[in-house]
Amino acid sequence: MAFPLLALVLAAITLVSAHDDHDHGLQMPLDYVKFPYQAVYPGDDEVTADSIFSGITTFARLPWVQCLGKDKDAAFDVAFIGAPFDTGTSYRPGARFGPSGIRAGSRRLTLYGGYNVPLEVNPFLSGLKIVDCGDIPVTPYDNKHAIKQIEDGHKALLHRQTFSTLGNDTFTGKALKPISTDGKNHPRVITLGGDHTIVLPILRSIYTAYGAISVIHFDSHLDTWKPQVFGGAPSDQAAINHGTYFYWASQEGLIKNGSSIHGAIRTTLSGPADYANDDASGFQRIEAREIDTLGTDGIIKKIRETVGDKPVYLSIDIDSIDPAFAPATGTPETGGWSTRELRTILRGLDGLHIVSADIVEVAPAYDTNAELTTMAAADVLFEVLSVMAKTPLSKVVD
Ligand SMILES: [Mn+2]
Repeated sequence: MAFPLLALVLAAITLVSAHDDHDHGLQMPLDYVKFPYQAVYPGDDEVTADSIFSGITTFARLPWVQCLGKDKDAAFDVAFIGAPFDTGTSYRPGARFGPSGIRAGSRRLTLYGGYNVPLEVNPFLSGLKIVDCGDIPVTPYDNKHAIKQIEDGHKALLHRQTFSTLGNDTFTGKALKPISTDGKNHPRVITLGGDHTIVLPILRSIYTAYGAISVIHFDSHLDTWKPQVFGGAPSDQAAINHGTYFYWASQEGLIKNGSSIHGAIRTTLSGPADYANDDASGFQRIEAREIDTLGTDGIIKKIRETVGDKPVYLSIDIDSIDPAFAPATGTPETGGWSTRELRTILRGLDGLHIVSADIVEVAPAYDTNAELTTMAAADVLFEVLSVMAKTPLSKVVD
């Protein structure tokens, strides 16, 4: 009995070494990296190695593609990208850790597969190629340089080839055309901030594909302040910060005047002139407290009437949510919306042409041990991604 057993062992050793000699380059570490990214749990016979609490963390366990590095030719339809910049903030710093925090808060998004019940879509199985591109390299030593890095990084992704073609309209059978001003079909970029300053370079990037854009902006603050009012502008660089970037975007003609809107506003002001200045920057306003009178339905209606069917850029400051639900942020304001209310309002944007989006001002160091804020940020983006997956960036041309 002993001899055949030894032979068997020797045969096994031979097989292993043959595998090492010839297939080493193809070997996956521990054989647990399985793409597509979709978690195999539940129902698979291997549940731990690919479970939501192990492995390297990307947004919603999406595949990591080095879009700004060795994979610079990779095509995709939606890219998540971090912009770890927080040297434009006025109160609590720490949003440079936002991208990694939001990724940690997103780990459980695909536990049950990712089907969005109210929107009746699974964005992860919608046929779109959705990837996590990691972070744009951003210097913490020079804001001017960092802002340029963010613009260049965003632009590099926005002008990448899309993985999916637009195809034909389901009802008419006619070919769909892109809604961009340059006539090309662009992928969508979802940026993980970073403090809100990052939206100035992002809008500069968006302009190159869509021209002046309608903005839906959820925030407790206006962020259209003149530099002399917000920060005092002791230098040109200090004049660009997380309270003034929309002022500059408006000055540069990046925002479509009259079809842009803020939601969840509740900040104190330097005086009523701040609202006059905000009007001049092209924004309508929905105050946070209006949820008590208009309800979520009324707020959704007001937003949709403002932006119409125009291409939209969506910017979400986590401080639009009440600090009871999302405490980990740079400039918290009480009296905000609940996570549930913001998610309902975002689902109400179903059908709009959201060309790209961000979530900003997540500063994980101030979070609870239960990761309330990073979880809220991730879940909010799940709604945004679901809305995007349902509506291609296209129009029917007769
Ligand atoms: Mn803001």
